[in-house]
Amino acid sequence: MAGRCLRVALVLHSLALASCCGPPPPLDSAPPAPAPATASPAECTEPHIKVGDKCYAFLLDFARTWSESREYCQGIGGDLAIVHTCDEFTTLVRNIHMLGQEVPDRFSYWLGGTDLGDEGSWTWIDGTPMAMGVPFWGQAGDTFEPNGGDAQNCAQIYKDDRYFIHDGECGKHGYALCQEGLSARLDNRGRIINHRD
Ligand SMILES: [Ca+2]
Repeated sequence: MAGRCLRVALVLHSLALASCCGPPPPLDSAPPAPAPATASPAECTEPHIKVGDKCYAFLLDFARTWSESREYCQGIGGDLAIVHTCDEFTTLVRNIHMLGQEVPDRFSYWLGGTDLGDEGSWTWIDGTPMAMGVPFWGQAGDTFEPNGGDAQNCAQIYKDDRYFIHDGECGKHGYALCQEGLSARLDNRGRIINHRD
């Protein structure tokens, strides 16, 4: 029964994504397609590449903690990526497949979202609230994400759940998914940064 419920939930999850943003991303087993014309490095600063109307860097060379990933992204002119809309999310996940940027192991990509500042209140690092539920967040078994409570406070797109968002332990390693030009309002503890000129 649990297996059937899970299958139904997964179908509903995919349908929700499809109804919001078009077809769901391909399954992990799908062969990567050739790089599309949307890859326009000339419009972005390396190692960022153009995806949709934004510049992202998929840093698969080295796995880092969430804070280390932020610092690395900041060092190349941005911060961990944020996803405000369903279209952005779909475009990003599709291009992970299409550009051959699949994570090669069981790590995930870190995103710039956290509930470190206020447990259970998920916020993008630009200070905006993260949308909850489908189509952004995934599932672990019969449980909907985020489900890690105090132990898991950093957002990642989880390869084994078709790159839907999961909460993860900030101190564990993952790959940085950077977005060029982001100006963060949250520090590495999830607190609002006081900018003073
Ligand atoms: Ca948490």
